[in-house]
Amino acid sequence: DEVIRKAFMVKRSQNKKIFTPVNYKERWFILTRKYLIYYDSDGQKRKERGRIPTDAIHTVEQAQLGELSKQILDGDNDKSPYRYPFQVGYSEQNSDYTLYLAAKEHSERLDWIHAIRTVCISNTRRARYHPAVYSARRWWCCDAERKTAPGCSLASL
Ligand code: 4IP
Ligand code: ZN
Repeated sequence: DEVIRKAFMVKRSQNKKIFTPVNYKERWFILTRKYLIYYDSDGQKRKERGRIPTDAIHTVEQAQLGELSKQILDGDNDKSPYRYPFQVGYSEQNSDYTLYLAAKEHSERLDWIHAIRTVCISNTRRARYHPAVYSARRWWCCDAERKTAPGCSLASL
């Protein structure tokens, strides 16, 4: 499958399991027509950490990650090279997940959003989404307490 985009970005843990930590890891991302895949590094010995089937994606939007600046990414908070978050929402086996990513440049973030949307052109994108994260039993964008609360913001066209 042809590589459409690739780059190092930081990802927030998706916490598919209930008791796993919330953390941020730098990963090597590759977008193909069929998958968004992340590896622990680039090069020959890279190990795959996860993949999202593009046909499962329903949301591709910018994001707000206030907590990102508080996490240690490269030692010094304000100097983190990954300052431009966005999100990829998808559903798999009746569960809904959001992968929060952060790019190094605003233009790079826009390019990724555009590329993923283009690959997902025939998917039904959801009309609403939450810009921020769900953590400590609330959505930090709108204070809704249920994880399944309908999105508080309108998705862009
Ligand atoms: C892990 O934390 C990593 O953040 C994983 O990301 C993440 O999986 C795990 O969450 C989380 O527990 P530790 O490295 O401290 O164990 P990565 O796969 O990039 O290493 P995701 O799903 O985000 O890939 P779970 O609950 O989803 O496994
Ligand atoms: Zn919200």
